[in-house]
Amino acid sequence: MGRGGRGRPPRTNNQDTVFDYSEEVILDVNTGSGPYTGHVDPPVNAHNGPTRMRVRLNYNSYPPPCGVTTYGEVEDYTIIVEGGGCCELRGNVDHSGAINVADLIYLVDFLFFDGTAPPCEEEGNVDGTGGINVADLTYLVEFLFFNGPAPPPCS
Ligand SMILES: [Ca+2]
Ligand SMILES: [Ca+2]
Repeated sequence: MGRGGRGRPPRTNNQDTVFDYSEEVILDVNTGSGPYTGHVDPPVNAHNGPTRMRVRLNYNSYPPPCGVTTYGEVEDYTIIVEGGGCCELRGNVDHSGAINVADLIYLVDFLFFDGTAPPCEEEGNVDGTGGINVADLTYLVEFLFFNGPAPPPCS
């Protein structure tokens, strides 16, 4: 890599195993001969846990996430994201990947039958306000059965 070299570390922020363009962070690193250094802050929406990070270097152009380039280098790393928010999908009370009746049962069990607290408090706070209470249960019932609004996005 020489003058005008560029680095591009696309990451699977959402851990779906696909290096999407939308997940890329572009770094224009030093020109001239290497070695080069760069700093990448994890995106605020990065999920906690093992995350694949691909770092690509390319001569004088931005490389695509995948595919062949003439001059450059590609390295994949597994990094561990920590300290991020746990909320991926508000209303997914049981943190199972989807919002459905199982979340309703989980919430009823927690609120009225001394059941286990939701793994991620913010996901259990279905309406996005206050703590977890009957209002969240009402919100979830409205959403699941009466065409009510979807839970607001994670903050
Ligand atoms: Ca769920
Ligand atoms: Ca609430």
